[in-house]
Amino acid sequence: MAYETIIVEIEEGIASITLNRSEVLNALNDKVFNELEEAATKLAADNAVRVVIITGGEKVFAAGADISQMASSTAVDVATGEKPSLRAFKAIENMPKPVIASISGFALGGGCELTLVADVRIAADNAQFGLPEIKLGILPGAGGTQRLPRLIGIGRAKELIFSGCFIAADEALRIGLVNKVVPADQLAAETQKMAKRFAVQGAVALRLAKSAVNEGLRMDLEAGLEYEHKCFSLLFATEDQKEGMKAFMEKRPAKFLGK
Ligand code: CO8
Repeated sequence: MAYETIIVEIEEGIASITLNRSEVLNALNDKVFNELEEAATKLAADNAVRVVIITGGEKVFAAGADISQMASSTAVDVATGEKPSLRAFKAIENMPKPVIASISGFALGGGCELTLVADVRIAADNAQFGLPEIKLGILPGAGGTQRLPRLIGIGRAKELIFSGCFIAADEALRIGLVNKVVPADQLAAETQKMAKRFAVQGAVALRLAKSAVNEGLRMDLEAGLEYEHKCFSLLFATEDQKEGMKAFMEKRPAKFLGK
């Protein structure tokens, strides 16, 4: 897959999407969003891909949406124009397989919001997170006001949104914004380790587990529990369920086929 602003690589069932605009700290313009949407759609449909990693590389994750592109927008442009950022984020969030954001350096504004559409976040100890949109006279408009409070709680999210302040990786870990912090030189290896732990599991079980969590969050508890039970029941129709339980009884590791 050849793109201009991202690099997509697939190795042993693990795909990585690397943002590739280092000259502007991986600022996200419409081209990036369109390419992210296209890549996410292709990787979602590729059954050989078990896990997807999104990263900005070693120095920076992304310093936000491209301010030079937004500066001259009018309200009408923003309200009625195409919404490549929202389409890209939806495509990533809805991928029926685990998505890991692997974050080094700045993850700001739309960059921080991009990490929120991943399922889990692993950060280098040099990572910095923030939603500085308020300092530009706007608000986090790519899901930050919705996904962040759901992840870290309303009070902490509002503090970040209202102040525009950056927080370091250890604070991001403390408040639950990231799952794990590792030394910067071990980020790629630790991300691969996590990806492999997901990749060996049954693809259908992963898909339905992700769906149960994500869809459940849009429902009240009773409806969510009902939905969870439907997903759970469905898995008893898979070969992987038979294999998983047989392997347990035979005291050997399961070999899942994804069906
Ligand atoms: N957009 C465009 N260019 C950027 C951006 C950005 N977000 N961030 C950095 N750059 C560029 C700089 O302009 C600079 O370019 P040049 O070399 O040509 O001058 C280059 O990247 C390097 O940046 P700095 O020289 O500023 O590097 P520093 O190390 O001094 O500072 C910072 C790093 C602190 C990250 C600083 O660059 C900064 O504050 N960047 C902007 C951060 C920001 O405000 N992000 C939020 C953007 S708004 C947003 O994300 C809205 C999302 C919602 C979209 C919803 C659409 C529907």
